[in-house]
Amino acid sequence: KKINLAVVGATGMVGRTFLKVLEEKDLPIENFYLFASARSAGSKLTFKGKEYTVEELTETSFDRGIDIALFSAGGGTSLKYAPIAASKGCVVVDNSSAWRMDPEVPLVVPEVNPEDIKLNKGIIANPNCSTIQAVVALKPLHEYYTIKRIVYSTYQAVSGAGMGGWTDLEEGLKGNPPKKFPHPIANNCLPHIDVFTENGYTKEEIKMIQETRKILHDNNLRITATTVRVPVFNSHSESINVEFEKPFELNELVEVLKKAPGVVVQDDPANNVYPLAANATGKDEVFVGRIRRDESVESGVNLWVVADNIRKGAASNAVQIAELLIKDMQ
Ligand code: A2P
Ligand code: 11C
Repeated sequence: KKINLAVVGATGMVGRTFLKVLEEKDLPIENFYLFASARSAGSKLTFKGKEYTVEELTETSFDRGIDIALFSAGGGTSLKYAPIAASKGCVVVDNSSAWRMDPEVPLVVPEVNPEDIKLNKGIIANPNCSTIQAVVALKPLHEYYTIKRIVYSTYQAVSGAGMGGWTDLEEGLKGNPPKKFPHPIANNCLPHIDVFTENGYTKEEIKMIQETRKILHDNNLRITATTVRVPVFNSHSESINVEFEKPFELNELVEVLKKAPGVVVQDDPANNVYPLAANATGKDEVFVGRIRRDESVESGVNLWVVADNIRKGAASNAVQIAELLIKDMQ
């Protein structure tokens, strides 16, 4: 069966990558629709050699038998339009944070909890980029050794903040002031991603904590996080400290990671081999290295985890979900 597919937010950073990732795949697409705001309605985008006109997203956009819609147009747009799309029989794969913690909405990373897709009632949420790459690496370790506590420290690229973030770094390197971030990002590190909440944590930090628990189906996991924006254009890097309930052998743990779906181990310090943002960009895998025992606790490990935040952290993860939905529709 051929399906009708829509991309909402097609002109954005993630939207354009949806098109690129979809072009690389061979999905059975019958009709293809592109939506954005009124600002870019009428502009043209090329998909598989054919030109498509971007349409303004409205309440009637889904009145034409769209089977699947990939949304990345901000939380406000998703909050309003995802239920409208779902009510018309469309399944929405939503990249915003609007629906992630809704108990009725599955939050899915295909390598980790693909079975949750079946629970959808028309909306499936794509997790935050920094959460996706972390759980791809952590899921197999949780299965083998039972995670007790996680400490996340992130080094996040400006592309995570959309076109505006990218421009701030580009312009900042030329000496121009920032527009998106509250401080210059060039030659700087900002311990501030998304907004601050009452307890002193940022929303990005809270997302990492809550989404990890939801995806790993373990609400009691002890997790803390510090998320930092760094002057890197693309790909997020993360230091992840994990404490386990069970003991482990380091070489066995490395083998578990090597066999894990979506993970590539790059760990040869003697030859300066470890995951790098510059190498992860353009790839869909999650790269793991600097794997070493945390000698300050009974059973713990430190990892360096890097992935393309726009591909695996957003567009590719959503397209993988769409692929599983399509398989189910056949
Ligand atoms: P537009 O180009 O018309 O502004 P980014 O996060 O990279 O800035 O991208 C945001 C994406 O979301 C863009 O495609 C943008 O379209 C789209 N968008 C923003 N607001 C709306 C809206 N109200 N309705 C539909 N699309 C929107
Ligand atoms: C960043 N992680 O790097 C954020 C972007 O909840 O989807 C993604 C925000 C989200 O700024």
